[in-house]
Amino acid sequence: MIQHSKTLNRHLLDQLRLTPHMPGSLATVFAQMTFAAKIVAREMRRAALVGELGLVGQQNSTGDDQKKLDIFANEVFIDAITDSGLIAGLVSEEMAEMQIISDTPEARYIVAVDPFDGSSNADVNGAVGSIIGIYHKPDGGSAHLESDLTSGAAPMVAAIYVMYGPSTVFVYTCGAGVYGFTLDHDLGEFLLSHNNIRIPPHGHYYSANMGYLQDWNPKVQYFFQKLTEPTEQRESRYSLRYSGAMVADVHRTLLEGGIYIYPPDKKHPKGKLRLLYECAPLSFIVEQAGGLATNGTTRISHLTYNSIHELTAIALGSPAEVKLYEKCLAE
Ligand code: P6P
Repeated sequence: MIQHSKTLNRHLLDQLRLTPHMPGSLATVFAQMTFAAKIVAREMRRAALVGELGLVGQQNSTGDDQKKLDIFANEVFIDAITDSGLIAGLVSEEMAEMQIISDTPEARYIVAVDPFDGSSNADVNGAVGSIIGIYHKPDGGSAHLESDLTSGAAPMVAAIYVMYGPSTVFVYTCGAGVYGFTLDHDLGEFLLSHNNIRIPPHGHYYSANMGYLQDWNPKVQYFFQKLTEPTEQRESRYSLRYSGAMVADVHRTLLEGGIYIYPPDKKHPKGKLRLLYECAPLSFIVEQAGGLATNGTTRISHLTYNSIHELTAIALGSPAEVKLYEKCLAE
């Protein structure tokens, strides 16, 4: 019998049946996210042919230069969620303010998205991604959505990342394990390709922008010195892999082990990466796969927010390397 891989939608419905606390309406939100991912993947494939590469000449709310594809991907996610009636609010890296989408009782979710992560890679055909956190709005109206999010009153119920690389991979967790799906372009379906992902207890890769080494805290520098100490067995040495797209670096870390780190530096004293729609969703996924995620002293999942674009330092990956990092920072 031909082995038909399980579609994302079928898998999610099975998951939701197995996790009674998860509302079934989440499947509809996921359907919108997968549709948006397919549209962005298609645009990525043809961007160079239709003049969609390059900058738009403005910056987003946290100072990143915006690419045409940043704007395109943001509009795709706005369109994908707007008409479902299930989304109360949308936070995006590309928009300074939260967008109130719907105030009906059915609108129980807040979506926080980095629509096009790593866009500096787009013009050189490098890997890029989308990162999505889905938060469950507490009862009551939508007048206080932002404080619901930043106070933790709206817990994250699902996290997704999509990696637009040689293949388009959709990885999610709803708190009951981590599952990866690869887009079959002929079918137009995401099919199960990475069942119940578990991060290796330790790895051989580290992922950080070593160009900032001189700007880092001496204890962070010491960690990298410890990690890269020569050992007799060459195969136990660590190798640097850093793509400039967090989704791609975290995907490799998730599958092969190791650590991704973006420490504070002189230009980013609170760290560069955004908590709500980059670090929190990716940390949820890594921890669900058996890994750890910290800002160096505190679990990412325990951090509080003061704003929807809150920045944080981050180190996430295999327990062995993350624990070594925290140990070096504590000494
Ligand atoms: P740097 C992309 O802009 C991003 O938010 C992450 O995807 C990536 O890991 C990081 O910033 C790259 O930052 O300073 O190394 O270029």
